[in-house]
Amino acid sequence: MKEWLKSNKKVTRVIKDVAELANYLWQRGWAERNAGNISYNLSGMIGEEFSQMEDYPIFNLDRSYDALKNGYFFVTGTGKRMRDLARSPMKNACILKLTGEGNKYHIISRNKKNLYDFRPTSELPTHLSIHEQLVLNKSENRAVVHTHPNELVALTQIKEFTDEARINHVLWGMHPESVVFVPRGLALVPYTLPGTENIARETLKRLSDSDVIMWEKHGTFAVGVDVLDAFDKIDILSKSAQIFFMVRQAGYTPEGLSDEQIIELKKKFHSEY
Ligand code: 2HA
Ligand code: ZN
Repeated sequence: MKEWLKSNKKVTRVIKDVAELANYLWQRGWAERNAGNISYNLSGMIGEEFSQMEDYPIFNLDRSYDALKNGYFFVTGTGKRMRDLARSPMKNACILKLTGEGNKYHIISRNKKNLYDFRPTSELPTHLSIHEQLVLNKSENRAVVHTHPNELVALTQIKEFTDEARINHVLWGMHPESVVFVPRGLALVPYTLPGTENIARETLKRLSDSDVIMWEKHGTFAVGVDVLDAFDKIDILSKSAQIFFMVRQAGYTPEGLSDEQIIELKKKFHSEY
């Protein structure tokens, strides 16, 4: 696997990016213990070398992902720490391959001896559902990032901000860049049990009309052309939430940008508005 990876520059680049991101998430305090998970669609970056997988153990998925049949994914492991992933990505993540039926997968990046002590992230249903939708939409986005950004999660602990229009108005109002780079805003998914098909379905419903999806009282999901692009969207909104709390902690009420100023920014930077 080591030799093969060395020869595949594209896959190596993805793994380097994931390790870099894992370090950022840990440094920001968004990745306590095993918090967060990352995936990247590697399909098209791997040739025929893994076409014979009969010898490898096979694992079941809860449902079939028709658009991802025979697809390859780099996926972080369940129970693994971002700070460990930053140092040793291949020990704390895996490359998996979906079967030709799309309802099972092989882990191709681990040898058979150490295969059974490793499983992909508990949020695999959400990650695969998002990748499937991205493929169906012919999107250029291949990366999916889930993390627990403190200030954004904190906002969803305040009843007033579980109103989607309200939370977006506040976030956009804290900094013009958030309007420029996150123009469709945050989609709020009401609290749902993590690691389930149910939360995957609720998340998927909001993929096409938002830039960042917030699981109430839990964390965020974002997609991007690479993992750092996905991270940037969360980071920008997080900055807005930090400014909001900073002003509040100083004893003031943040003024925010006006509706007119927000619309003006959208019109200048996004022709569809
Ligand atoms: O990977 O963040 O949502 C741990 C989690 C589950
Ligand atoms: Zn989580």
